[in-house]
Amino acid sequence: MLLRTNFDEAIHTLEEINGHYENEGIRNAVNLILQARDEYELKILVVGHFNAGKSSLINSFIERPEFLEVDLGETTALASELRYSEEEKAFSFDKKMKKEAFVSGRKYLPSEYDHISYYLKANGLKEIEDFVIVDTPGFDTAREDHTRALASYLGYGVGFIMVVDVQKGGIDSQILNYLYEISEYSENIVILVNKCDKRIDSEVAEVVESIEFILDQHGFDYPVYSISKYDDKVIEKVSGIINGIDAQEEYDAAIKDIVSANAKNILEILRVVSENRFLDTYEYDEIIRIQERKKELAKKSFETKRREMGENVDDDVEVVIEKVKSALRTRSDEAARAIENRSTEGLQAIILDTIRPVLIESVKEFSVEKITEISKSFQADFSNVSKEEERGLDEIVMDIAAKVQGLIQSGAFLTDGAGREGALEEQDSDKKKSENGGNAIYKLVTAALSIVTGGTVTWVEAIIVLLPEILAGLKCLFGESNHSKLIKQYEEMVIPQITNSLWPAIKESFENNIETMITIFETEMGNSIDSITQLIDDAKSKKARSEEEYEAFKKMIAGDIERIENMMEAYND
Ligand SMILES: Nc1nc2c(ncn2[C@@H]2O[C@H](COP(=O)(O)OP(=O)(O)OP(=O)(O)O)[C@@H](O)[C@H]2O)c(=O)[nH]1
Ligand SMILES: [Mg+2]
Repeated sequence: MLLRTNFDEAIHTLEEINGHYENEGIRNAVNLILQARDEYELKILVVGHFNAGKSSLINSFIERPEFLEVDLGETTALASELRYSEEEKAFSFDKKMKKEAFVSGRKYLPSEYDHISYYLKANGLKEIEDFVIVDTPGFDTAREDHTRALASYLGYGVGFIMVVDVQKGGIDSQILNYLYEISEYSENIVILVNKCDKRIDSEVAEVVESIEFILDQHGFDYPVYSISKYDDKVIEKVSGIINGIDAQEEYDAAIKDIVSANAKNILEILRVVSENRFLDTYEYDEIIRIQERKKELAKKSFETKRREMGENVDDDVEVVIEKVKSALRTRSDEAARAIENRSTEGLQAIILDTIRPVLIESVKEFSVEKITEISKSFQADFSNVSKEEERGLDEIVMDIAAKVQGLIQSGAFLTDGAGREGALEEQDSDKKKSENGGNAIYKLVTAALSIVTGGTVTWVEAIIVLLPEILAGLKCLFGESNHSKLIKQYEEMVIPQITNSLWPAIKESFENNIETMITIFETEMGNSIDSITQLIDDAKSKKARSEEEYEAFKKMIAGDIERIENMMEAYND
């Protein structure tokens, strides 16, 4: 029995390598090897001129004189494979190698069929269990399809039995040509001189000798035997010839060829696959590049903004002062009456009531204006970024500005009249949080604006502290009954003093306010820069992963190539 496991180590390696890749070429190559390992058969081809007695000889060998068709002229048209089996069966194979159950008595034409395969319980076949004996059509040229059928078998014969009719007296040029051809495929060739019952022994010996002579002339040292289908030693002779072939050696040689040919194919495929696998991190590199630039831009632009914005609030303060002046003037009459009544508290109340709404309104306007200014200035910085930065910093800036302006205009920062900072913080409760999105902007805006609107703010203190002094300066006026003169004095002396004392407080408030607005931007931009950083980190880790994967793949394929190369090297030794 053939041992079919001698190449299992190599085959296992190739199967393992196949598992590394989704590649049809590799898969097919491995399947070819597996199929060969499990199904490869050692075929002994019985060849020769038509009518030489090939089929007759095989019939004798299987002890069934009428099994294969035998006749004068060209008889066998399809190759017949015969192998030993306890259980008898037969199949036909068509030109596409489609297997069907063999139907006895049916005509199988060589134009449609490739061969017939028999499994027979015959003593002769049992003697040569590792081999398949194949009856072939005679190789004469007269019938082309016969010749073709024979030719297609050539490469599969591990051994050839050349049957020669003793009556022909020797071998002709056609047989010689054929010997040249099959000698390319196999070393296992014998000549069987047949129908020896038709000649006396000395004549047979002469024919054998003449054949040996010609073979020798052509450099062939194939053995020549004589036989006849009537020979009672047919089984012994034929099985002796066939068993002279080392089946295991032939099988191993054939499988080795198939394994190394397919391993070579796999190697080629792996080299191509390896060459065509590139590391492509362009996508990640782009994300990293764009986002890094954005981050840099935001940082730089922010630094300059902080410097620029704090300058020149004087004009803004002047506008507010003018508003305060004219507001106070509208209540000069009332104020003068308070003075006449010597009611310092009354006068203070009138002044505070007048100034308070003006300041609140002005600060609101100022803040909205500054936010717009800051965001416009940021946008100008970001507007020259190229298209790839869509949904970029300019949009982030606009978002922040809109949020802050919305909060200011909704008056979210205005709390109860007292508006103390502490109270504001306490009010920043769950309710406020949900109303205002619970974000940091709300806290910052209310803190910024409470400087001007709250009860403890500097400008209020300024007035409360200064008022007695102002009034002291007006002492001479008290008691004067001239009401209109008092109004004039109030407008010309008191109001300017009030506004003069307010000036630095308002200026300081505005500067603080700008500082706070920029801080709001800084905080919010910081958040969006954090998300940019997140994007960059993400892209970086994805890039690293794809680099790792690439390296791992390259390492694996290099390892696989090396394994196959080592395998091939071992085979070539
Ligand atoms: N006397 C005698 N006749 C034989 C012997 N072998 C074959 N014959 C006869 O020779 C003729 C041809 O035999 P086949 O077995 O059909 O020859 P073949 O080589 O198979 O011929 P093709 O199939 O046409 O290639 C038949 O009439 C056989 O009976 C033999 O050993 N002695
Ligand atoms: Mg025949």
